[in-house]
Amino acid sequence: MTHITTIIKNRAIAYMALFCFVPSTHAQKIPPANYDESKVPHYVLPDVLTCNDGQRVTTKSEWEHKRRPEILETFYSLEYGRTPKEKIKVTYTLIEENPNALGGLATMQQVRLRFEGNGRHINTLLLAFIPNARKGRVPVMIGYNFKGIHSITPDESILYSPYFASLTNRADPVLERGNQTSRWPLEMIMQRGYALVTMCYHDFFPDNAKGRPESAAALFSDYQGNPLPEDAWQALGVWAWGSSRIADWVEQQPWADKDRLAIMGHSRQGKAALWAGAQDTRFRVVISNDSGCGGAALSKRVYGETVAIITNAFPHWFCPAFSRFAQKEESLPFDQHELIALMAPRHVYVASAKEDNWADQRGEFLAAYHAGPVFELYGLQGLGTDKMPDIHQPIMHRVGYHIRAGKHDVTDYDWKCYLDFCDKAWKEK
Ligand code: GTR
Repeated sequence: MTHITTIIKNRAIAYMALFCFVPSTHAQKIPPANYDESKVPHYVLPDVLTCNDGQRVTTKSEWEHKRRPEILETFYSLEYGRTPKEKIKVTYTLIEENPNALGGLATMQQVRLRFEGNGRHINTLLLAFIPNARKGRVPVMIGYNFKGIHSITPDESILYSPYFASLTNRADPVLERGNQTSRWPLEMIMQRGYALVTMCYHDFFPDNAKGRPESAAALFSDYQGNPLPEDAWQALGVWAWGSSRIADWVEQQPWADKDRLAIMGHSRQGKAALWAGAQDTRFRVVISNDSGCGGAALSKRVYGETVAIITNAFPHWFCPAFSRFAQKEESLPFDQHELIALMAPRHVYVASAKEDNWADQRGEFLAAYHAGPVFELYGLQGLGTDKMPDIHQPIMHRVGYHIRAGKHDVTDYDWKCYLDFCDKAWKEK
């Protein structure tokens, strides 16, 4: 084990040393996104079952004890940064409960989660809908919202998430109640017998380049400001960590079935959901909706959004080491199929939208496909085909995939597929 750790560390150090002498592309001109399939470069994906030392994985035990930890280490050191292990003090306060929400379909709870550490604190606000028609404990969908808990339903009693509460202009359109309802079909979710737990993603890390000192990262005793270490965790890492903290709360609720937890994220939150699921095996189903670059899409295809584009536009999402691969995707020693493979043998679902070329739909599909060998090691079926299905033809094995009509968004169609996939997953154990 020590030997393996040394190899992994040496690799990471070698990559970092290599890139120390390479100027960041941020100062250079960033090529625009390519949307021409014929211009996708020839690329070779790292084999998910071949260890860094060349050993070929043939057993579950080799996967779990050797290859899986080394892939995880690669993502810690080169893409999302290192999640600290320290436990942060948390206090839960029920702010409001309405047993008759959504016309009687659900019980609604608003709960403050206050995190303290390193002489600071942050307050986050969670919103839960629990189906009233339940018999016993229910499965739970956990997912961040982008625009505040007030945005997912017009209910006047819902508070503004902390990030938005400070806005003084009450006429700001972002404060309009229910401005994201189309992405959160609460009635459907309740009628299917699932609880929904959501929080605004800004609560854990305000999504801007100056957000880090205000984020949960600053609560840890080893918090470091600039210059950031190459493997410093940033927003995606903190959002993933935050999902696990939401799961901690969910697990304690008398109505929640902790063996049936699913996480769903859209776009940048699809990236964070995959990263959360890779690290926290309590998420039995992991769902990535239109997550694109740095999420489900293969970086080496250099189609749509690229490493250069994303790390330039969002310098606060990934660890600094990732930006060293800008315009050098061919030298990435990993790719996103390996992230998806980390869910095995649990269930993972990737979804694309027909008009969402920015997220590289084919790259999302192929990453899900190339994760397959790890599921097969468990005697389970991955996607089972390298032929991309037509729109609205979902594939639902241990790995699921669909592409739907329309643009970058979350729709009722997506939710219906996710709930079907979860229903199927709980039966499979
Ligand atoms: C875009 C970004 C994508 C995706 C998206 C979103 O601007 O380039 O990677 O994350 O935002 O989160 O909506």
